[in-house]
Amino acid sequence: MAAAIQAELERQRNTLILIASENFASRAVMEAQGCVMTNKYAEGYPGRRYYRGTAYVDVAELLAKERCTKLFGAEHVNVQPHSGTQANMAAYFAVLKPGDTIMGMNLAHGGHLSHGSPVNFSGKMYRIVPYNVSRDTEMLDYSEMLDIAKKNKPQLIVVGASSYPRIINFKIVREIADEVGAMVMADIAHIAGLVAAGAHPSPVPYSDIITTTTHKTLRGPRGALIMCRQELASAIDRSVFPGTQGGPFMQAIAAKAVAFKEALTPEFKDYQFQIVKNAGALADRLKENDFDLVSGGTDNHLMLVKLLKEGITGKEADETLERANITLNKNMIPFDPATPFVTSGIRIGTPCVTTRGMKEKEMVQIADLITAVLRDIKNDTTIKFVGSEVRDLCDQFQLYPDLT
Ligand code: DSN
Repeated sequence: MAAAIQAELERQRNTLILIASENFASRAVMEAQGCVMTNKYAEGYPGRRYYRGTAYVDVAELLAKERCTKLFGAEHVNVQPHSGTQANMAAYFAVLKPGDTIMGMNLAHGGHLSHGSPVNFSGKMYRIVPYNVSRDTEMLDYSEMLDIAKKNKPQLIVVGASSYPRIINFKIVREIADEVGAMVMADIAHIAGLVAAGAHPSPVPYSDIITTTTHKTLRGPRGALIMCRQELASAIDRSVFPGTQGGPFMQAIAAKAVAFKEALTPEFKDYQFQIVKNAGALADRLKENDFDLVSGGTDNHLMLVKLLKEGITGKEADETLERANITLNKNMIPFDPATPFVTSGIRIGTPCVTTRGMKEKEMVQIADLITAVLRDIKNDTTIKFVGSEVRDLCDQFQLYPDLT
């Protein structure tokens, strides 16, 4: 096991990781995740636990809640959800009954499994009405959303995405929901760091519930949280525990508290804006190199490259790029003719490379390295050459230099 962990550290150090949902947590966050709080059972909430000996884990949870409330300006926060999908499940259970109608973004257009995919609990328990991006602009079509909402009268509109490169207009979604008497749940897992820093508009004033993971742009430990309006606080808390979870992961909650403190600093704000600038620079260079991007570009931390014109699949692209030490993922593009296992696109995100300290100049270089591989996908010499250029670039931006 020690050898596998060491090898994973070397893999993270020596590859360019462009998976939009990944990041490198700070040493402090990782230390908190590995701390003695992992040993403690603490069902319940601070001051109201079902076990004794919880004085110090209570400190951790209260700090996490207080810092998160300050970071996002939310009325109520629950920091116990183990993962994004569990946070979404707890949120649905708090406000819906089985069979109720959820309107969520189509997974094939950028949504998430837990927003109503038929293979997920959400698609099995609720009546799902998906909304899409427009065929012309490949951006959310708010007037179509309104039509769908009027026709289907959802109890809940879920807004948020795992592969959507544009700003989401939470205010318009609130207006649509108000027209049909629906609640709004924003799942900001991908953009939470951007929202915390003001690099993406906040859904807080416009949403009844907000869920997010903590390990993506937010750069915290693997985990999640739920924010909501005060009147939903006890329904959300009961839905997390005892509704859908048992003992909270106190070591993860401690690490969330550390991450929120980091996210409250001016450096974190600069970092989030740099993620967005880097994505813009990478997207611009890929376009100069004649690639088509979904929606023509990006406003956030990610972009989707369409590979239909190139006649290569997302699967071929991500497999070949991995051989050149570039790790990203194949991804469905809107109206994709291919299956989810093959796909016609790739998703590229800049959080990890920005954490390493790379800026616009390196993004241009990365775009050119990706281009070199994709334009010569069968050529082992090119793949090897790009692989060694990537190693050089990684050496200039060291990751966890004092970890051995
Ligand atoms: N698996 C995540 C992503 O890559 O976007 C979503 O949960």
